[in-house]
Amino acid sequence: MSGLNRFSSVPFKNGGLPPQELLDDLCSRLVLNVPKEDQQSFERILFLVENAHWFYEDNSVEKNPSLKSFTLKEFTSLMFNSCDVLRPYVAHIDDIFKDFTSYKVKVPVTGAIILDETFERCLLVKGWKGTSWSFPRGKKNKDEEDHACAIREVLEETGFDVSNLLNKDDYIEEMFGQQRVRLYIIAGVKYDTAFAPLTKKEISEIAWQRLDELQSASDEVISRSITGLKLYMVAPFLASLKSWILSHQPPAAPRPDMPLKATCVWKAKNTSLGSGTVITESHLTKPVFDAHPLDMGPGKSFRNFRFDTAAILQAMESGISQRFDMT
Ligand code: M7G
Ligand code: MG
Repeated sequence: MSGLNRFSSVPFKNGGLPPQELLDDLCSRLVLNVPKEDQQSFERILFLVENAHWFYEDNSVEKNPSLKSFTLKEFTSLMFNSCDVLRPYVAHIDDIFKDFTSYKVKVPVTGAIILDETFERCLLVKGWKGTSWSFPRGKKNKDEEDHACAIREVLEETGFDVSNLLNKDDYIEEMFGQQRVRLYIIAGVKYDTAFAPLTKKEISEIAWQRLDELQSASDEVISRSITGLKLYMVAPFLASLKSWILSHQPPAAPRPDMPLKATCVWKAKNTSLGSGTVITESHLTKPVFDAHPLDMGPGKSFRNFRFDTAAILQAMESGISQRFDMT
């Protein structure tokens, strides 16, 4: 393995490139430490690359701030150029990436609408990079059941375990283009419950939002609440939620001592620099990807991709997988 000359085709400015050793470690871990079935389509491989990207940004850059931050596209290019088994496909990287982004928006999403004991408030989370608020939710993993995904995503994004509160039949479902979004209604959660995300740099804030403030004229995917909050995939659920609330009795009556405004229950300490944030878990232990092979769009021919086992064995022999501590 030689040095940075291998990146001559990568369009990055000089300086700040991760050391080859680190890239080799990420690559070998990517290639060698995942089940074979997860290496058999570029969609799945790109989910692995995305996970490696998060690991790089959240751990490597955090420990060594002189390392450059990359977009997922840049990082993907870096990985394809530095990973022996991926390098043959570098020429097709634009199509592979385009396929991945269009695939991602078709993966079904589940999550929860968490209501307080008075049914006056619901819990919303704010994304790390964007400025919009949404219900805690996320994409289904491969072979994961809808309710299991909702429990996992709510736990990852809020630290709250809804498994004993979730009723599999109590949900609201909407289609957004080709994406199905199912939100389970988890009603009667104590207002003073402690919430904090388990994943790094995914959620920047968690708040109880008043439902009467979320109503807006539009029920578009992206809307504004009457208080000016930017909402993502919230408004289309509000009419059905209102009907649900009207037909269910809240466990507690409104209390005069509770604030009439939204209340922040958790906030990252430093969202712009991404350091000093409450950090509790590495996402690399988390399984990724959903298996809904959708054979359409550009780059379809790459889906028959298989790893070159000889190259993998060679990489194993060179021992580069042994250097990385997975914990
Ligand atoms: P996702 O897992 O793609 O979406 O995360 P889902 O949970 O709704 O299925 C949504 C976005 O949050 C990503 O595109 C990233 O920008 C960010 N993000 C999510 N996670 C789990 C991480 C993470 O561990 N590290 C970083 N840096 N960003 C993340
Ligand atoms: Mg997710």
